[in-house]
Amino acid sequence: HYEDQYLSLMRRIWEGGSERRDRTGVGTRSLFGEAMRFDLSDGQMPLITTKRVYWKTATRELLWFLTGETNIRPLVQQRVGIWTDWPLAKYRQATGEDISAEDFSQRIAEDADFAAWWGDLGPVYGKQWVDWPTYVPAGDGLWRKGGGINQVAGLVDSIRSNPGSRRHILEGWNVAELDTMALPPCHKTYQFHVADGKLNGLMFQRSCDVALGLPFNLWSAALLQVMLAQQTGLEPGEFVWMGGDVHLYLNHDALVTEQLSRTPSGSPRVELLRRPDSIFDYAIEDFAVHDYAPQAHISAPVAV
Ligand code: UFP
Repeated sequence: HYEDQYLSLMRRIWEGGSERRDRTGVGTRSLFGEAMRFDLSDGQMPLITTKRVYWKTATRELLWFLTGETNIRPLVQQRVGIWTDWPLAKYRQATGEDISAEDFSQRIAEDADFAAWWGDLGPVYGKQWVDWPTYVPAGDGLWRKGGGINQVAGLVDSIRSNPGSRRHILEGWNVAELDTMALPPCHKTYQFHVADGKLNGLMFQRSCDVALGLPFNLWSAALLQVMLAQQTGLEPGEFVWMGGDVHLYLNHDALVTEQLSRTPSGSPRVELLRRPDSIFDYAIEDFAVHDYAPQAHISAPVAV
């Protein structure tokens, strides 16, 4: 089963990873430099079955990246809270107000000015993907802002017009802007490859929370590949995931024990119900998942 790779990675980290102190203070066990491969033909997806993965939430996030938006407001309005912790922590620190996550989210959703001030994450994925900033010389050694680069549009064009290229890259790691981002990109680099009428994809993740982040990240990266394949008239081929610091948080022991006691089951498939005019025109209703009968959700604390 494709998911055996995930469970075996989890087991190897838990049994043999080096214990490390990390930024969050929680502590991890970690392996460095890991890979997994998944066949995406016929709608197959690397969707984890040994616990429920909220693939619609991950999909909404992916669609939000593609809009270029970096404010959490559209996510919050769709009841997606995965990016709310950072703005919430910032607000609490700046105002000293002990606002609940619910009240903060409600204000973000209802008050556009409040959201504009408190809901922005800085130039994270969406900005870099579709509006990577450029600078042009303005004389006297000064620079002014040039037009942004839409890497995603460029990617669709290059896959279509120059399939043999080895430069089908989508990059999130804008070195100059890292320190103004709420979180430097984790899934920082994507590369695509056309062979035999198929679109293969690779995603490199510099830092990977195997229990909570990875199931989402696998789904989203594979879905982006499926969408790009549809837009470029290719069949989805293989999806390769590569990780740098691949870790389990020490306080995820209950999740790890429970999940490793389960056996993967079934082969869920994704269906695109429509072929939108461009990679930017997908909506959540365009995706259906068939034969997904996951085992029960397992909750675990998020390290912020
Ligand atoms: N993380 C993921 N996937 C993501 C994401 C975050 O696994 O898509 F946004 C995890 C990895 C790490 C933490 O545990 O969040 C980021 O911390 P750092 O920037 O210190 O690597």
